[in-house]
Amino acid sequence: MVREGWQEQEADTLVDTALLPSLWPLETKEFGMAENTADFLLARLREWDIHRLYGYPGDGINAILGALNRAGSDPELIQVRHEEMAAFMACAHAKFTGEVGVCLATSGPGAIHLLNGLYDAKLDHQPVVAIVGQTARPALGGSYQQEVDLTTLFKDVAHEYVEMASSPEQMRHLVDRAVRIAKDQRTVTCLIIPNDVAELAAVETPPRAHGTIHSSLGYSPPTILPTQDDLRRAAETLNAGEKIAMLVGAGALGAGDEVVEVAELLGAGVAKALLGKAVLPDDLPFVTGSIGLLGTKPSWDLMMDCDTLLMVGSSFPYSEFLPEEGKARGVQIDIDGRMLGIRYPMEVQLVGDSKATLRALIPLLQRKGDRSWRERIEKNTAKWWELMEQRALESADPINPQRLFFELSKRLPDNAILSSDSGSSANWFARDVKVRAGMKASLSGNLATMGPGVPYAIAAKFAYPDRVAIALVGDGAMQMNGLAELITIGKYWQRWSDPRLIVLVLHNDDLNQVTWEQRAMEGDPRYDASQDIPDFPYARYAELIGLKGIRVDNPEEIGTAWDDALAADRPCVLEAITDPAVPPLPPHITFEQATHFAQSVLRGDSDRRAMITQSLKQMVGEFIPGR
Ligand SMILES: Cc1ncc(C[n+]2csc(CCOP(=O)(O)OP(=O)(O)O)c2C)c(N)n1
Ligand SMILES: [Mg+2]
Repeated sequence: MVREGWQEQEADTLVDTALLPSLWPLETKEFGMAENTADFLLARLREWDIHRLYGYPGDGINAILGALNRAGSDPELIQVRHEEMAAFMACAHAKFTGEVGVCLATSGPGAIHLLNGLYDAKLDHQPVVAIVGQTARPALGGSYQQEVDLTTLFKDVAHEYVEMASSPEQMRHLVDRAVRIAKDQRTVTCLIIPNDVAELAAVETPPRAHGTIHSSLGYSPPTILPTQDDLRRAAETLNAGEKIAMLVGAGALGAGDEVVEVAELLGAGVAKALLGKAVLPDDLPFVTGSIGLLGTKPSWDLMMDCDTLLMVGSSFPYSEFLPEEGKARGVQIDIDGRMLGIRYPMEVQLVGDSKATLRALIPLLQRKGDRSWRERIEKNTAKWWELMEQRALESADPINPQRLFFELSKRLPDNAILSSDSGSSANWFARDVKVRAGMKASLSGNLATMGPGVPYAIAAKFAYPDRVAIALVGDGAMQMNGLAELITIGKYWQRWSDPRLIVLVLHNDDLNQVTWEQRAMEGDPRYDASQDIPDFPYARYAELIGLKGIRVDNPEEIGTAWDDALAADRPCVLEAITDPAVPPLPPHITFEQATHFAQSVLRGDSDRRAMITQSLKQMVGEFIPGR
């Protein structure tokens, strides 16, 4: 029959449902009695030390939700506003704790909603298990309502392991493998569980018979070390160099002490890829800060002038910010051999755990007697921080966004956890925020998606309820999803022993990062139809839903605003009215970019006067002809 609308479809569904009981095995109807497969799924996750799931309900996972209800709070379900947020939170849980993050969504639309968050995890190499429902087995293949080919849908994002349960006997090994593979491969895995399978009586021990699987719990990560020969080759290269640059990424988190020791021995400067921001504190004089389009000038100089590059745990993508090919000898350390030698032609490529490999390398390194290279880096870096302060204190209309980050840096509480969204905030987060030892900081590094700022901070609060979480987010990202996720904060904040979660909103009525990309990369004027976003009262909205809201439009009040937000007895939205004309400039302006910039002005940019004034203010000393 031809279906004409929702009403009719609903009616159909009702008739179908009435027929269903005859298809269900008897034992599944004994609710609350024997454990069903969904209960066993949760029990097995618990045994894997997984105690929290981020998710959203739907009838494709009703059996699992029933089991969660019976399980009480272990594992607990954290209810989000949108499944993509559940995936972001699972990703952030993995990033901030090093444990596996888990998200749960219903079949069809719920499963589809997870995807962007799962890609964020996949691209940043985080262990995340996605559990999704599926149409009941008797209807599969029947173009049933909400029936989507989920195995195919998840085949890319969870390519290391995506499996659908078709019998209760599978549940034990499906969970064991999904978790173990996520950990071992540092990636996303996916379990698809038809609701009728989840309702069946659990089979904890499959029969001892041909065609069954008897799996086990547990995973201990190995310590991977390169051979002594390779370590020696690496040491020879590093010992021969006179001007050593180090670049550290997320893979070096936890190896900070070793990075410092190596940098001291080699007289090196250390640049940090975005995901490696928390590897080293920014108050070390030889840490040049971030690199790339969102990077610093001392990082640029470090890379351009070095004769040897040591890259540790980073897949930083932009080769043009690394030394020119042939100008420097390269040594790279990565735990994943697939990530070696793809950004710069490396002479020595070591597959190894960053901490253990650096530890093994240290005895082979000779301390460089000539410290002039190191002194130059330190001088450059100190000058850069002065420039950052100068830039932050430049006036703007009304608020120069850099000043918000500059003032925050001075006030960051110990052990704060920071998240940034994609947008201009990522520039200021990368360049202006000085992290200290003990802090954590992350964003969507490789996918660079909008949206993770607020959900990452929420996951940080669940993982560490006693620490302050701060999300740095654009107004576009707030309108995309952050506003809705404030409701989740409203629902849960009273559970957190320290209720402070601050969302800084850069209210510029603009999709600013892209506006500047249109100007600098394309030479196009701002395209108002795509770049203007509607005005919205972010702080007032926060108040409306029971959070604290602070709105600041006077640069002199920024410090007090941060103080108030940090002293609040509840989560707070700090809405700052910022000037979209302040350019999130790359560390140096190339000739081509300068030309494009001029073209965008000539072609009639709607904001040209302010943008020229601000750019000139910010560009002082930055133009490098010919580069
Ligand atoms: C999901 C997604 N859509 C689009 C983009 C492209 N993009 C990157 S930054 C940005 C603008 C962000 O605007 P806003 O959140 O207001 O921050 P601002 O740059 O204005 O501070 C856009 C559209 C993206 N990275 N991710
Ligand atoms: Mg904006």
